[in-house]
Amino acid sequence: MPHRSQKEISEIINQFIVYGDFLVAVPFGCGHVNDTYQVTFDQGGMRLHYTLQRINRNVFNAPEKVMQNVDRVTAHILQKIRSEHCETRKRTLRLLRTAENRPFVYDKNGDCWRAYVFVEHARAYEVLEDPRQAYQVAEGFGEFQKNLIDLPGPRLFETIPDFHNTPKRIAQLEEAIRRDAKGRVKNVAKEIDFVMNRRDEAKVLLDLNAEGSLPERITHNDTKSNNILIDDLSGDGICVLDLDTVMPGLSLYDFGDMVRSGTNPADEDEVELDRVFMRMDMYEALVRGYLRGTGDLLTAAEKEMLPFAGKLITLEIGCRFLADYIDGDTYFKIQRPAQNLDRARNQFKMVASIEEQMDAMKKVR
Ligand code: GN1
Ligand code: MG
Repeated sequence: MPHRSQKEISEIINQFIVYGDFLVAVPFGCGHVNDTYQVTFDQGGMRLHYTLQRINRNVFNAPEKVMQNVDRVTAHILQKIRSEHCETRKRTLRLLRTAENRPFVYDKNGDCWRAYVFVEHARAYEVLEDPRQAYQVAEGFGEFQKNLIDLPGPRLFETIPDFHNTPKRIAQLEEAIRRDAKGRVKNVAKEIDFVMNRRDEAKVLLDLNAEGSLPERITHNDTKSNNILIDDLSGDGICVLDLDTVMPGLSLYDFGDMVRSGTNPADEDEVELDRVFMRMDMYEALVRGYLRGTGDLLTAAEKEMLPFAGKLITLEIGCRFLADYIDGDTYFKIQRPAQNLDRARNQFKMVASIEEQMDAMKKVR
């Protein structure tokens, strides 16, 4: 992340209404796209934390529309949470606002920033530890989807069009192969074959949507396990994060990405591929949690396609990592060379593991 001085950061966050004095900002979290800081303020001797984020302009070219979506979604969920009585308080991201009542500011470089109240005593897990956590993650994302079923107002803005259009993602991979901008295609013949052998399946969900079997819903679209906070004390999933891609989509996109990220016992960029596989007990917990969280929302066709969605979205994200490796790492942040290739191989190992266990996955109800 480009270095920002404490002074720059304090000037940015002080444009929001925050009581107290800026103490310090530190880089926070493991997102591959935006830059995130935890900021500490002193308020009358109390230390308060906020999350400050710079929206990645390469990825989101209409940041104000992103913020309009996030504002609508968080306000709606807040109202739902307030009307519920639950033991562990569910939470939603809460946006800070400027004196002009805007939930974002621009810096002198033209970058768009937003700030949230930091949720204490909870954390996000890169790798889920046990089926209970998997259940909580899936229930949380499921509930999130259910809460948005009656979001008033116009259709949400598509912050990244065709985000989960798998055939287009494969076409983008093919363009990257054709460009071969960094001469890397020669390193990845096996990986390219792996994708192309499965390309016929890429359009299955879109076809079912087009023929009316899978409904459009408001979905999160980035439901990896570290995009939900788990309460330190209760172990419950309490707050959904990373709302930039909340937009119209298919429920199966959300479930699929949970399978990709939530059943893998290793990190997304683990290179020791023996450690990478689909954990069946975690899959079962995801299904149970998701069915619980969504209540009576899902149709029979949606339920039927849950295992396939796990495979497809894992393949799709693998394609994106592979295309970015070939392009020279222009989209996903990397901390070491070839990390996007490692990520891609890891995803393809997950796809193969899902394929091996597909029959058993189909039996989980
Ligand atoms: C990105 O921002 P982050 O790290 O939560 C990406 C997702 C990928 C994910 C893979 C806007 O999510 O689509 O599935 O990396 N987000 C965007 O880890 O592209
Ligand atoms: Mg994230």
